Amino acid sequence: MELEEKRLPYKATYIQEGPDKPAWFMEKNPSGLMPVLRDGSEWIQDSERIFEHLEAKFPNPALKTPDEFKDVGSGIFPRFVEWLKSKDQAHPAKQDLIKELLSFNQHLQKHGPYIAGEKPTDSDFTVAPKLRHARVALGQIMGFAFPEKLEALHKYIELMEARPSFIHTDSPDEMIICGWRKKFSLPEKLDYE
Ligand SMILES: N[C@@H](CCC(=O)N[C@@H](CS)C(=O)NCC(=O)O)C(=O)O
Repeated sequence: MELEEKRLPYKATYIQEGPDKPAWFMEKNPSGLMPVLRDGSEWIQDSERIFEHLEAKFPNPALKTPDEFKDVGSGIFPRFVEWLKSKDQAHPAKQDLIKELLSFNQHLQKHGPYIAGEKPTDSDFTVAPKLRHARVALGQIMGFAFPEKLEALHKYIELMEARPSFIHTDSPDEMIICGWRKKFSLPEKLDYE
């Protein structure tokens, strides 16, 4: 999303998670972790380092989130993964996730519409795709919907998902669901009734 927001041309190459990554990729990135950015002869691994590289080299528009807001929303993704992995509709991680969503909603009410105010910044480009994964995967597999009363959260999702940078880097619902089912050997839906 940051490449798109900075209007930098790029070519995306998708690599399947797991043990069968191509040799040319493993040669340059022995840990096998993604995302990776190749800029000329430089290979940069880790999303935070990639962002720092882009911000230093292409400072306009500036997308750095002020330090005080940097970690807002960062608890959502781990709670979502914990809950999904548990394969248990009533797992305590569900309540922990709801708490994280509530606190994110409260933050947006106070400081929004974006994490750092009027303009989206780096943290938004990290959190918004993760919210989409949580919403789509939990909706299908756990039958869970983000509580409707979290209006600032829903507005945030609407705003972020309408951005061309989001649309151009998004994946279809089926791909998101299939990816998570494969990762945790999940059924199509849990038997929660
Ligand atoms: N903090 C790192 C996380 C990197 C990471 O854990 N990447 C996972 C995917 S989200 C990965 O590449 N896994 C490779 C695999 O499972 O084969 C970042 O943001 O770049």
